[in-house]
This record gives sequence, structure tokens and C-alpha cells, in this order.
Amino acid sequence: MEIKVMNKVLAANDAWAQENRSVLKAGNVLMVNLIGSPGAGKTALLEATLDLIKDKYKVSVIEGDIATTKDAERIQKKGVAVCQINTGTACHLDANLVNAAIKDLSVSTVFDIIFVENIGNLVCPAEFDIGEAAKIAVLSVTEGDDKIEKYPLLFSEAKALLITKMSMHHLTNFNMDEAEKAFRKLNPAAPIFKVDNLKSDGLAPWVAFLLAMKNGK
Ligand SMILES: Nc1nc2c(ncn2[C@@H]2O[C@H](COP(=O)(O)OP(=O)(O)OP(=O)(O)O)[C@@H](O)[C@H]2O)c(=O)[nH]1
Ligand SMILES: [Mg+2]
Repeated sequence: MEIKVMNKVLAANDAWAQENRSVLKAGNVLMVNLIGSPGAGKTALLEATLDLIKDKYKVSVIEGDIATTKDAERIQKKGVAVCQINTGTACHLDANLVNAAIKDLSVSTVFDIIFVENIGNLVCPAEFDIGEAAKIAVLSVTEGDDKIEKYPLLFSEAKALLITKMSMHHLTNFNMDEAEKAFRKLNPAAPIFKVDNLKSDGLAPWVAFLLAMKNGK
């Protein structure tokens, strides 16, 4: 049986996603969509990444959160423009919400890169196109290497995988070989970056990847 309501929701979302994509393309703006579990280190990755690029590029952040402005406040301390979206109950950002945020941010400035921190969730955010150039999967070693096989959609769609909290790797049973094998089965080409956000370790290849995307390479 066809599930008409869900099809309609996704069709409406895709129309907004296309609108976002054409607005961003016209402005030569790269938008990346960070997706991972609650606590995987999405905001910490943003904080560390902003430290490395914010003086050279005009960067802004769209912060998706169910209820608070806590992450937006952390990002604001880095001195970059930030737009908060509170979804209330929804477990993902959709393209219509992101369209409003892009408009809000773009009133006064043209940005080089817009980062979107999606709601902490390994499932729903992967299902919704928001008009991004790339979905980026963020997985911390404390979550377990099995999460790649258990939640395959995100990992198959991601243009890169960031494995975070590497300074804690030795305290966990996260099997890096198994993680890489599982990821490669789903996603033969996307790079894997192993980082520690708090120590700012391993970030240079990730930043180089990001800037290559920005420059269309
Ligand atoms: N040691 C270590 N801790 C980290 C790293 N990344 C994040 N953390 C810590 O992990 C916790 C969660 O990090 P956040 O950046 O808030 O995670 P998040 O994915 O943004 O979480 P939500 O927005 O709630 O989904 C915080 O206490 C961070 O300081 C890392 O690379 N290494
Ligand atoms: Mg966060």
C-alpha cells in the first residue's frame, strides 16, 4: 500500500531543498549538514573547526535543537553569525525550516560556508534533504563501532565520516578496523577523519576536505 501522507511530506520537503540549493548556488555558498547522535561531538567539532577557518572565511552556523539555545550560545562565543532553530518535538531539521534560517542569516552578509548542526539523532536527519552540499556523519568512539551497521542510511549518504573523541579511544572497546570495514561496505569512497575536538587533533585533513568542497574540487 502506498503511504501517501509521508510521500507528500517528502515531496514538499524536496521542493524546499531544491529552492535552498539554488539560492546557495547563486550565492556560491557551501552548506554542510552535520549529523550524529546526541553528544557525538557535533558542536565541539564546529567550535574546533571555526577556530581554524573563521578568520579566512565568512562562516555561519544554523543550530538545530529541540529545546534550548545552549549550542548556539557556544557558537556565538566564536564570534560567528548563528541562527537557532528550535523544533519543539521534531527529531530532525527540514528544508523549509532551513530556508527560513538561510534567509535570516543572509539579510546582512553573504557567507562562504554555512554549517548546519542537525538535531542529535542517527535516524531521521538522514532522511531529509535540506539542500545541503554534503551530509557529514559524526560518530564518537564512545558510541560503539556497531552503530554504522545499525543505522546505515546516514553512513551510506555521508560525504565524510568524522570519528570523534579519539583521545578516549583506548578507554573504549571501539574496534576501528570493524568500523572502517562496516563504513566501506556502505560507502566505498567517502573519507574518514579521526579527530579529537577538545585537543584539536587530526582536524587539518578535515578542514582541507571542507575547503576543497568549498572551492568545487
Ligand atoms: N574528549 C573529547 N570529548 C569530546 C569531543 N567532542 C565532544 N566532546 C565532549 O562530548 C560532550 C558532547 O559534545 P557536544 O559537542 O555537545 O555534542 P553534540 O553532538 O553537539 O551533542 P547534541 O547537540 O546534544 O546532539 C561534551 O562534553 C564535549 O566536551 C572529543 O573529540 N574529545
Ligand atoms: Mg550540539
